Amino acid sequence: YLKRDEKYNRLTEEHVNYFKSILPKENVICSFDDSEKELLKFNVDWMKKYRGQSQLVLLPTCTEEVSKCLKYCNDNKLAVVPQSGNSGLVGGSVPVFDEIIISTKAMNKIIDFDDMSGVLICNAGCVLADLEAYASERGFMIPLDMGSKKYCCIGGNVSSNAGGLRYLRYGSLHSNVLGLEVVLPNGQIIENLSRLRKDSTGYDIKQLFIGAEGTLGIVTNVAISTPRKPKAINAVLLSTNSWENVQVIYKKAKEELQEIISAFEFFDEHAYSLVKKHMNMTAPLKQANEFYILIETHGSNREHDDAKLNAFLDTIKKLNVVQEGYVSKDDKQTRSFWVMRESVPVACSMNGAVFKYDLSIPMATLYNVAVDMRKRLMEANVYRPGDETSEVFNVAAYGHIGDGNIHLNISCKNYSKKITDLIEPYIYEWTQEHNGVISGEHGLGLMKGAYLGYSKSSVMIDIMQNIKNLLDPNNIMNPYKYLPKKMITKLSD
Ligand code: 2HG
Ligand code: ZN
Repeated sequence: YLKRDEKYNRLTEEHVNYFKSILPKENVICSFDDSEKELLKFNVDWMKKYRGQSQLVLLPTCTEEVSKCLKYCNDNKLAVVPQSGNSGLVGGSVPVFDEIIISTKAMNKIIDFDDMSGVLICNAGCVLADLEAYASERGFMIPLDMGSKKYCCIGGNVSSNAGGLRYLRYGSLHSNVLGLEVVLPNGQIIENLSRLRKDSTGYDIKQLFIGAEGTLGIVTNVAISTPRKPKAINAVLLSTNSWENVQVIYKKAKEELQEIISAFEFFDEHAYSLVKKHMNMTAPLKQANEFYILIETHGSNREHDDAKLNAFLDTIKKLNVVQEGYVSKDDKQTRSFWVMRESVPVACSMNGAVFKYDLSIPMATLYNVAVDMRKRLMEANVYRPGDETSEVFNVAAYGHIGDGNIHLNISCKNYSKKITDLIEPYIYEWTQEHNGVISGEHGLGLMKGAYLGYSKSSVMIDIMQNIKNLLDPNNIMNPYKYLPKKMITKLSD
């Protein structure tokens, strides 16, 4: 339903020549120079669900170059899509039409690290796994971790307000990001690379850019607070046969592991069946069950942590809520538990197309969305478990229980309007009716922008729009997404 907005100018040789005059030659990739093949990897997302037709990728090497690029785009009404690791799941980092891609990939230096406060300052294009390795060598850790860490970059993490696997313990980027440097569309630079944990001097402007998905400006540098690396890590893999049991185990884990719990993740039998099939991963689990849980602890005293963990395991054993349970023997096995959990999204994508939903829903009804969605797809006769000709192969549910965040992955042969219409807006209506929001950690992007009304009131959307108009009056930043002209909304204020 989207049409290119003709208020944006189309790219000319003159524009390209300007960019070539301010950036290193190899950092301007343009179709005018027969670079289509190279452009493709910037135009398509990793799921191959979204594809734009940008003719130009710019890779500035410093903040000043980003500023010059944006100012020129703004003055010349050229639409822009900021891009980081391009590992997003909602089509937020690829163009819709011919927007110019400004990638922060060439800005990947660590600027400063303070081993007293643990504050790390780095360029937006630093890869998350590289930051983790850097912090780890110094006895610290990045408070954010996720399966895509080898590809995603910190600027994209910040811009999409990514959550990840240890949010339960270390909290959100809204609390861990202490400062940001951001370039506004008019080229102005907000230099707010604060190292301070506390600041009560008025509006906290940097928060606007955390989760703005590049609609207000481009994050160029990040100051992030890093906690100490744990001295003792434990991991437990459990299986259980009901959602009620999952909740009992969660409550007990929070009660008995309190300050040392660092993750409480789950995947269901549908997710596990794909991990088994495509990744050939089962060990140490022996039997199939309804739900699998990965619990991890981070602490500073092994004896203390082991004693706590054993007491917790005794409790859940007595409650008879677990069928299989394994405590990791060493770091290698801990890693293997995590690899199993982190492989779920990859396994779900192996069949062809996958529709991904990232819902934040109060815990008691969190899993019902998967149950109801399966019922709906079965009633429509597109999902027939066990039937090879079924259009939908699998509906897997997994995610971050402790954060009330479920991922529903619906694996199909192809992306089709028929399946999309069966799922959406049903899934967003369901979420709203159950007091949830339509994205917990992946963002809105092209996928969910039009459905924002299911999670934000019209008063809030108006405020968002006013902020957008203030910072990006020409609407050059990541257009067509996030706050699109056409909204599908059920909320009435
Ligand atoms: C995860 O928790 C990620 O593994 C990816 O957020 C979820 O691909 C997905 O749906
Ligand atoms: Zn997740």
